[in-house]
Amino acid sequence: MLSHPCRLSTTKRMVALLFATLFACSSIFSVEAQFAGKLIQDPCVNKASCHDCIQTQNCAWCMEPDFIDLPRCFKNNLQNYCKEEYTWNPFTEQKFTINRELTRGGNASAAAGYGYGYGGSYEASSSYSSSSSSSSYAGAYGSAAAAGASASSGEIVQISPQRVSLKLRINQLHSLNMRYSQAIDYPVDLYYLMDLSKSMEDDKDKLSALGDKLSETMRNITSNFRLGFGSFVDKVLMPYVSTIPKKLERPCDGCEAPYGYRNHMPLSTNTSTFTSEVSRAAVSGNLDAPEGGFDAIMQAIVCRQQIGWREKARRLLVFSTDAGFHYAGDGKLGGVIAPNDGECHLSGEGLYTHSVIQDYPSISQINHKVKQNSINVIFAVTANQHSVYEKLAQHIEGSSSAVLSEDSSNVVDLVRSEYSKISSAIEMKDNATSNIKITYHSACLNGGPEIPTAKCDGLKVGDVVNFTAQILVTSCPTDPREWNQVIQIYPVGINESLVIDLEMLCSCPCERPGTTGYEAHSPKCNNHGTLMCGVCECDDMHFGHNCECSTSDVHTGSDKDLVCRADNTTQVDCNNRGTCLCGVCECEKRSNPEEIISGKFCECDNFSCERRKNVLCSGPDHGTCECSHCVCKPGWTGSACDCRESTDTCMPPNGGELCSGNGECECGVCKCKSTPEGRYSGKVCEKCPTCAGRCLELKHCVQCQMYKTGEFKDEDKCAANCSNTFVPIGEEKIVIDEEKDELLCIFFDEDDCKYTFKYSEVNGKLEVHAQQERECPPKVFMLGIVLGVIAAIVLVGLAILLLWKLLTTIHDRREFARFEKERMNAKWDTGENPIYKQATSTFKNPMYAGQ
Ligand SMILES: *[C@@H]1O[C@H](CO)[C@@H](O)[C@H](O)[C@H]1NC(C)=O
Ligand SMILES: *[C@@H]1O[C@H](CO)[C@@H](O)[C@H](O)[C@H]1NC(C)=O
Ligand SMILES: *[C@@H]1O[C@H](CO)[C@@H](O)[C@H](O)[C@H]1NC(C)=O
Ligand SMILES: *[C@@H]1O[C@H](CO)[C@@H](O)[C@H](O)[C@H]1NC(C)=O
Ligand SMILES: *[C@@H]1O[C@H](CO)[C@@H](O)[C@H](O)[C@H]1NC(C)=O
Ligand SMILES: *[C@@H]1O[C@H](CO)[C@@H](O)[C@H](O)[C@H]1NC(C)=O
Ligand SMILES: *[C@@H]1O[C@H](CO)[C@@H](O)[C@H](O)[C@H]1NC(C)=O
Ligand SMILES: *[C@@H]1O[C@H](CO)[C@@H](O)[C@H](O)[C@H]1NC(C)=O
Ligand SMILES: CC(=O)N[C@H]1CO[C@H](CO)[C@@H](O)[C@@H]1O
Repeated sequence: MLSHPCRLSTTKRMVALLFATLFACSSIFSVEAQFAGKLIQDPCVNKASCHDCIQTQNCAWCMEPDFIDLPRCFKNNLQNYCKEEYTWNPFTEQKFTINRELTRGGNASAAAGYGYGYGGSYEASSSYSSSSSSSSYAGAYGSAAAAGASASSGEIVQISPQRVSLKLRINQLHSLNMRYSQAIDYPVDLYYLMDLSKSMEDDKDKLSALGDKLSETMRNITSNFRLGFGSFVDKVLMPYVSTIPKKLERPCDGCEAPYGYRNHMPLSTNTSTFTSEVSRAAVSGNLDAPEGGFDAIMQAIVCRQQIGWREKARRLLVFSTDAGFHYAGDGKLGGVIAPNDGECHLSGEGLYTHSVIQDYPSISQINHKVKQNSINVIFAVTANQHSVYEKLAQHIEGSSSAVLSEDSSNVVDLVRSEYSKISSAIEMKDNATSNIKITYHSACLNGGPEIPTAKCDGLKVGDVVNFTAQILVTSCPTDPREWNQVIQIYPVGINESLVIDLEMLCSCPCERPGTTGYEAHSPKCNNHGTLMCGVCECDDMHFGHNCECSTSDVHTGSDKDLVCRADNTTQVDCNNRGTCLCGVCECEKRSNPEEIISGKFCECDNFSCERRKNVLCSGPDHGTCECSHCVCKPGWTGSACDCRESTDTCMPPNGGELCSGNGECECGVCKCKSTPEGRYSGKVCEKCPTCAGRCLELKHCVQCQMYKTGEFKDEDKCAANCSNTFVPIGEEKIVIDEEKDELLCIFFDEDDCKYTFKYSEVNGKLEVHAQQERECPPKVFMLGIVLGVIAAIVLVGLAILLLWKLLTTIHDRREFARFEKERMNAKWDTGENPIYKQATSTFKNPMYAGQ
């Protein structure tokens, strides 16, 4: 009983239960056997060290001291492979360190009662002091700071759990459930940051008039509301503002001196102060169109103490302007080149001191600070600027933009609607590094199945949303210090988070000194190495399973680099399928004991031979696999021993050559050849539809027997050569019958007559059908053509002669007629010869007047 591998921890159980266990055990073994028969190489067996092993999914390590011949890394569903006390197979472990319930209903002061015994670490809540009503700045800051500190005790819990410690194995997905709910009466801090250039004068008046309404509206949303006010113009430098001394004092009518940013009123519950502060603030003037709003946003965010942001509150920063903004780099125009350092620089007066020392911040700097401080920026801008700020809002987490009317009369509605937009949506973010992947799933309020999303909309106060964060460690960081990480999952814009203390299970305890399983200079390692988790880690001078090989021994050989390689063409030892131990290859073991790697250089195996129908060498009846090649049993051949050696199937049924002499017998099947005449086909290559065949051979006998023409025209020859072979059967017209394997022959004889015949072999006897009559072209009368041509030539010649005669006659007549005419006009005597020229000549002087 004791040695039974599936022994239950207690023997007190009933016999029936024992039977059930036995049954379960036997089924496990059969599964195991099946598994061994499969060829899928399991990823565990090749892992040589404990940490490699447990970084592989579903693998476990066996650190049993005397565990020879079997891979120490094994699939963790194998039972009884390794004794339990020696098995290292860590599982994902999740523990809630802080898990307070979500605050449901109640208000801040009531929630203070939610101590739950964690109380020690939290201050008790105190009511928010209203002493910040003091009009002196110093006093206001002091009290605001005090209020901020006391607000940290806010026991309101909007995300649960709050802290989880997690041990995770690599590539194992872990789902962490968390819940979010927007608490009733959650504190809201609203800081109104206003552009106080001249064009905003009417807005300022309106805002001051609407101050009470604004706070009343917000109080309707939460009783725990605080309001603050700040303003900005621009850097007091050319070209942002005019630096002419007179203009510096009074840039415009009814204006005050310009300034960068001023905090008029820290966040306070006394909203009547807001109205008075806004109306007291004076407008100023500047030159260029864009304003220095970024400086102001940066200060309003980072000066937590001075502004009085509470730690646990929804923080809204309303930024109202009617102009564009300067950003990083614009400071160069005024000669300011030092970059913005993102620190708070406010004087006791609440004035930004580094306005002319530091450049404007960049958008990403602002985004970074906004994220760090969980602030929701609302850009309340006039319609002409809205498109610009809308784009800006996309680059700043948790921000939005809305259109402000020209005189800010819609500011209350704007703030209310933006607030409800912000508070009705929730988006989860985290700061996980690249080797940790967190994906969020939630059904939001739909109640259906969870879908991958980090964002839910349309939430109302008190709605609980469940999120599932799926955490996956994709790889172990190379630096062991990064194996423990703190990750924060937070809802955008809320200073509450779920902190995960993540420990990646990247190594085994037995690999660390001081644990069982770790033994430096172990005798098991011949005192030349450290025994870790059952395997030896040898020092530099030794190697081998038990550090039994010394590097000095092996390196004395002449071919020291070749000892584990077949030749110098390869760079890997033992063909990469084994380890080189003291100059001898020790080949890898496979998870399937049937599969053996062998050979001096592990170059052979008995499982990677060619397969037929997934059977190695077509099965043991046909051949065996030896050194990656099939060795066939007698009677079998082929690369996978899948061919019979006998060639009976290639013989034509009526006898004759193998494959009719027109092909080769391969693996019992004829491979027919192609000749210039045509391609052979058929089971034994007996067919050749495109070959000329016996047409030429038969043609003479057909000619002489049918038409008494051709080479054997003489009766004797014909009889001698043809009579005993075949007698053609005359037919009106030759038609091929496809079914009978008939072949058609067409020739032209010496008389240019076409004759057609067909032949077929019926039971080895030649049968020839020939056309009764040749098809001769009609005869032509050659002499007629010749005579005709001659006659035509003569006729044409005659015609040309006649024409010539006609033309000359006409010409002569004409000449004669002209001669006659000239003779009539002649001045000379008819008796005179017209051609005769007198020997004397007469000259006439044309200049001579001729009196
Ligand atoms: C809020 O707190 C006050 C006392 O501090 C209590 O009277 C009131 O009932 C609480 N509101 C809710 C909704 O619990
Ligand atoms: C605040 O709520 C009360 C009652 O619900 C309502 O009468 C009042 O008009 C609200 N005030 C504002 C500014 O919305
Ligand atoms: C609010 O501030 C005004 C002056 O700005 C002051 O008169 C009033 O007492 C303060 N209210 C409270 C409740 O502190
Ligand atoms: C967020 O709250 C924690 C206390 O829970 C506080 O230490 C931290 O300063 C707060 N962060 C901000 C930006 O206010
Ligand atoms: C959220 O999960 C809790 C259990 O953890 C369950 O009772 C509740 O119905 C879930 N809520 C939603 C909206 O799915
Ligand atoms: C994530 O944020 C938390 C809290 O700010 C911090 O402690 C932690 O180091 C951050 N983790 C990473 C990986 O940056
Ligand atoms: C391998 O060895 C042969 C003969 O020993 C030598 O000619 C050849 O250059 C070597 N090749 C390399 C790559 O070392
Ligand atoms: C491989 O060789 C071993 C030992 O010779 C033998 O037991 C095993 O059956 C062989 N495997 C195969 C697939 O032939
Ligand atoms: C081509 C051929 O076989 N020709 C023979 C036909 O018969 C005469 C007479 O027997 C032979 O002399 C030819 O050789």
